[in-house]
Amino acid sequence: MDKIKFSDIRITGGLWRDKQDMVKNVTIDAVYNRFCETHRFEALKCTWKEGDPDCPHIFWDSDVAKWLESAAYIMATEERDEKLEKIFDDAVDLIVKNSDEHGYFNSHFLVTRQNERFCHRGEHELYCAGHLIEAAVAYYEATGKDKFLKAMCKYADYIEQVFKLEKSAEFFTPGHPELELALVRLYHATSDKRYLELSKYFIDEHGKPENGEISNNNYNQDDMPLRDRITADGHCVRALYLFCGMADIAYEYNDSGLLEACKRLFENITNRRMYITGGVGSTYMGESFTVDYDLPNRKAYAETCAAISLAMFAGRMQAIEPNSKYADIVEKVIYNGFLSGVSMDGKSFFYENPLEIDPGFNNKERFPITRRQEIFSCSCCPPNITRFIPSIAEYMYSYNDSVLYIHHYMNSETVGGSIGIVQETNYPADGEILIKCNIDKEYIALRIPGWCKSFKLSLPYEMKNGYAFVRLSGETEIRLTLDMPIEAIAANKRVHENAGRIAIMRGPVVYCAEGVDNGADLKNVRVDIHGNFELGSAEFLLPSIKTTGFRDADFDSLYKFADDAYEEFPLTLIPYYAFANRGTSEMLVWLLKK
Ligand code: FUB
Ligand code: ZN
Repeated sequence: MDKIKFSDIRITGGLWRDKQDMVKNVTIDAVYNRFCETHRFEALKCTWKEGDPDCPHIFWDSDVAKWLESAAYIMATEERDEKLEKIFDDAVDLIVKNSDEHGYFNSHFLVTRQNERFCHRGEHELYCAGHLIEAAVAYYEATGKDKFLKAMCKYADYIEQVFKLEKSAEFFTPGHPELELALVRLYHATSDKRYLELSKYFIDEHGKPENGEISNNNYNQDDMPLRDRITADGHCVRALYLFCGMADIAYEYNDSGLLEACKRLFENITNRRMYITGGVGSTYMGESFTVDYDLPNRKAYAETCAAISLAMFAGRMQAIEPNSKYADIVEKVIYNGFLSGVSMDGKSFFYENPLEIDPGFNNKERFPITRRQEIFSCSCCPPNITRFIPSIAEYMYSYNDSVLYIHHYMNSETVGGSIGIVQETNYPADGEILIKCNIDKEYIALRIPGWCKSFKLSLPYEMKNGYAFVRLSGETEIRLTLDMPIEAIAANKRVHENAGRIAIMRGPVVYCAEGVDNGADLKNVRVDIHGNFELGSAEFLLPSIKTTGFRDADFDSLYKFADDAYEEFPLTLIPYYAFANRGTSEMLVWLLKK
């Protein structure tokens, strides 16, 4: 299936227009300034000396590359921007100037450890290479400028020589996967099949015995061949970038074994190991998946990059096999565990996205931070956010000869390409969607989200795999109304953390309670799922929710005889993505059920 490119779609209103404006007007500069202050861009000059306090971190190049990719996407969706282009071109000049005769570039290894190139699997050289390649492809597609692309082709040729042809590196596959999916993009940009084959080579090499032995370490997905994987284990971001590469290769080579593995992994993640917010990663130890149903709320690791990479994986699956369960996960991530990663003002970020914050709880264990920060020493998430939001429309549509699939609803219009389609909607503020199209397809297939119990369509339809298929004839207008009541959601009883608790959702959006609205001791607050729920003001773009909360009456002693005495109070819930925008505060997603 093909996709309508995000650069051919203009988001014209609603939540994503707001977020795209935020990235374009605020976040891209905010991240750039923090990266300059911390010398990440300067590192490209390769002029520092070993032992300098500003010695580039092993994956700073990936931070810069993701920022560059973001700038390219902003230019692809909006318009060329002299300032962004100058920063981009200057960075490319430095990268090209300082690449060695083979095309190798890494601002850390080139200066400090010339003799240790491709010796340390865990030190991110191939991960940085992958991000540089993605940035080069993005810039070429946005501007037609090919200097960076050519440089990255040379670098990829060198990687092919060292890893595939000579096998002269000290390791066989990327310790931090990412290159696999980047090479597929390079193949699409250049039509040079060697890059696709190199990606497949790395996918096939994963989990093979090294020096006669299979590793028992699942951190980098090394403990078995990828085709045999059943559960998602190890470092979440590594795993999910790799699963994206697997899905790409499964699609390009029509490889059913690999696709089956992708499907198994998707099921394992989304039915056993994912937070209701679409966050993944239950522990900061190894930033990893743990075991089925282990979803601690306060200690959730749920890195923003892990959410992004889950959306990327689900987005690939949604385009390979249109079943609404894939797009449902993209949607769950983008409105919740991804969006919580950036503050409402676009200037600060969460690395970890917990589902519970109790700042007053004094103990010595490690918990996620309670306030977003402008930069981290490990700052992979901010530039991942700035590249994801401008390109989000890439997830909206896919098509084959006879069907155009609408996976996501955003107020938008196509502005180029061969398919003309307009969506008029405030989704997800409400579920009213008007679609206007005049396309040369037999059907248009509209996703009916898994959260939606009832809907209306203005034309006859047939349901298949969660999509409503409407037959087209010429210019067509379709009105879709997705009923979007406020719902209480329970977790599987095996998620012991959530026993007796419910989460409130409206449409795809998860809600939370914050101390700043509701006072302290949120873990004590009960909600009557049959009570009255109303929509409130939209301080954070989407409406808040009002209901009655019940909490235990306070008493001085540590214990007392139990009773049913509750105090009632007006409970306010806000979209989860908006928590921690009003100072440090308690926050809770899973509330006690009365
Ligand atoms: O290792 C590079 C990046 O830093 C990973 O993708 C994130 O999970 C964080 O560990
Ligand atoms: Zn990250």
